[in-house]
Parts: sequence; C-alpha cells; structure tokens
Amino acid sequence: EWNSNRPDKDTNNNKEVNIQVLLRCRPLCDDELKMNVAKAVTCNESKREVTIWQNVASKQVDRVFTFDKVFGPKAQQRSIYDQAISPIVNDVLEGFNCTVFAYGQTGTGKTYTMEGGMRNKGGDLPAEAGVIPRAVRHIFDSLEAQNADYNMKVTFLELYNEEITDLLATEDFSKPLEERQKRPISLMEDGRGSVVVRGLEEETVYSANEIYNLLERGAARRRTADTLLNKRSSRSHSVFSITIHVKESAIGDEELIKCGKLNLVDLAGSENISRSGVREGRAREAGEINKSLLTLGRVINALVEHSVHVPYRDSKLTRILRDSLGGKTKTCIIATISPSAHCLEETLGTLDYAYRAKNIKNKPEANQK
Ligand code: ADP
Ligand code: ZZD
Repeated sequence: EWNSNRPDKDTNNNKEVNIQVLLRCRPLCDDELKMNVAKAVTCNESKREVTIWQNVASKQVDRVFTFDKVFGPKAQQRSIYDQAISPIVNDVLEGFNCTVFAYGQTGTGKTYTMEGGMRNKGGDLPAEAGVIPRAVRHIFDSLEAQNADYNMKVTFLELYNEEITDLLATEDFSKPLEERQKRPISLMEDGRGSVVVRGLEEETVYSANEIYNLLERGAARRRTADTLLNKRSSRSHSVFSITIHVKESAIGDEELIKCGKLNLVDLAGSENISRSGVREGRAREAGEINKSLLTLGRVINALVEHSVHVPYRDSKLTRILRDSLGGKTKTCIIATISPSAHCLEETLGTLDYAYRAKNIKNKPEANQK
C-alpha cells in the first residue's frame, strides 16, 4: 500500500466487500401444520447451510446452499436483528450508507422480517417487531447514549407499477383518493452518480415515538391503497429510509459531520420471476410484469458476470438503489423461504438468486463533511 503523508480519515476506503446474503426460513403456519404439509427444507445455522430435499425420478437428490448467515424457523426477530442488522446500523452511525433488501416469494415473511407484527402503544418493542422498528430504536438509543448532536430525516415510499407513492404524504381529504398526493414525485440525478427522489415528504424526527407515528401513517396509507387494488402489496416494493447527520465533537478546529443513510427495502414477491430473470407462467399470460423486480435481477446478473452494461436505468427501483448494487453502499439481502414442499420450485428459485447475489462486490465509503 502507498504510504501517504496525509492520514486517511476513511479507513475503509477502496476496499471491496461482498454483498452479505442471509437466509431466513419461516416456520410452518397453523393451517399448514393442521394439513400436515410436508417439509422440504432443513436449516443448519451453525454450518450456515440450508438443505432442500428433492425427489427426482424417485431418487433422493438433496441440494445444499451456504450463506453468510442462516436463520431457521425458530429464529426470533430479536436474534436476527442482534446478529445480522445491528452491525449494519452501527455502520450507518459511522457515516456509511447501508441497504437491507428482503427478497422472496409472497407469504415467506418479507414484511414480517422488515416490519414485523403489532405495535403496542408506548413502552417497549413487541417481540414481533421487525427490522424497521428495531433499527429506529437502536439509532435513537445510540445517539442519546453518546449525547450526540444530530439531525435525522425519514422517508417512506411505495413503488407499484413503476409509480411512486409517498407513504408519508399528509392527506388532503378534500380531494378524491387518487389525487391526494400533493406533489409530483420524480427521480433526479444528483450529479454525483446517485438519484434523488424529488417531491417526497422528508420528515425531520426527534424521537423513536415520532417515527412510530409516521410508520402508522405509512401503514394506514398503504392499507387504503391496498383495498383499491387487491394484492397490490405483493406486487409493490416499499422503501423506508433514514438519513442521519451526526456532529462529531470537534478535534482541534475542524468540525466533522458524519452522514449515514439506511435503506430498508421490502421487495415485491419474487414468484413468477424465473432464474434467468424473465417472466414466466401465469404472470406472462396476464401481462403482469414487474419491471423493477425484473430489472433488479438483470442488474444482479450483469454485475455478477462483469458485463460492460449494467441496466440500472431500466427501472425506478434500480435507479433509486443503484448505489446499493455495485456502488459505495454496504448491502445485505435477506432471502426468505417457506419450509413447505409445495413451495419447492419457488424456494429453489429464491436460493439460486440469493446465492448468485453473494458475488456482487461493493466499495463502501464513509461520508464525512
Ligand atoms: P411476505 O411479506 O413475504 O408476503 P409476510 O411477512 O406477510 O410474507 O408473512 C406471511 C405470514 O407468515 C404472515 O402471517 C406472517 O405473520 C407469518 N410469518 C412470516 N414469517 C414468520 C416467522 N418467521 N415466524 C412467524 N410467523 C411468520
Ligand atoms: N407489518 C405491519 C405493520 C403492517 O403490514 O401493517 S407493523 C413497522 C414498520 C413499518 C410500518 C409499520 C410497522 C408496524 C406498525 C403496526 C401498526 C401501526 C404502526 C406501525 C410496527 C410494528 C412494531 C413496532 C413498530 C411498528
């Protein structure tokens, strides 16, 4: 390594790191247990392996996949956060941009993992709370413990059919539902290689409870959209982002501001997106394409294959999250699967997709001003 006279403030610069890929297998649900549904998956957390038992021409053919972390059906929300997400949030507090994606078939636990179950007013986090509320709590606890001088903003958007809905937009009840969105939302290049979503409500927040109230607003807004178009939620992507500026107690005369951004992404259901990244089966016949999910697959393929052209610009999702895929952001994908033999084909699709994504390399850089 070149030994420069000027000490480099950013210790991790120019180091390539692979995207981290975790696997989570949900338990069988009560109905599946009642129906005695056959299982086709075993998880070995300590070996970080997941095994799929498959019967091909009455011969037992097992397939084994290894990931950075594997969480079996008994894994609790808290242990996933503590083991896998907490270090990422610490990086955000150190000025890195980080993204967590949840990828998998509808019904495998993406929303359960990212958001989790019910919220109890006030008090502690429920055991069912997912990554988003836990990250919010962690960030405030940490900043308060440091007695830090900080500024925090959050946004929450939904992407459906290449249209962005601001889940935090304050409602104008005098207008019909479809026209309630106040400002037009557009994507703009910021001149430094990233894209900003213009027109989104950016709420400055001062407490975890304030964020929980915003989440409530977002969840309610999503529910109204959902009843207008059923099954929308399985076909939409949601992106919750927190941007934090932390003022470092000045060493000497220089004042240092660390700026980190955390993106928490609940992707549309991966069903009907084949392993080669093309639409298949019923989705094709119905003409239902999820351009953003298809493009995400193609971007991953292009990065893994070191193609000259990476089709970031082909969808809104990949434009918004471009830096998370081969850029300066630290990225983690949580692949979610069902243990049921009925889901075997989709499960193998998810595992292949997630396994391939392990090969993507990013170059995380801390932002300091
Ligand atoms: P997705 O977002 O992938 O469509 P959901 O998060 O809606 O899936 O999960 C489907 C159902 O399974 C929900 O009722 C959810 O509460 C339940 N579920 C998912 N993962 C788990 C888990 N790890 N433990 C217990 N219940 C789960
Ligand atoms: N998954 C639930 C929301 C849903 O689909 O409605 S759980 C968490 C993150 C983002 C949005 C909502 C939540 C959620 C919640 C539930 C009810 C009212 C407001 C927010 C939640 C769950 C546990 C702790 C905090 C927030």
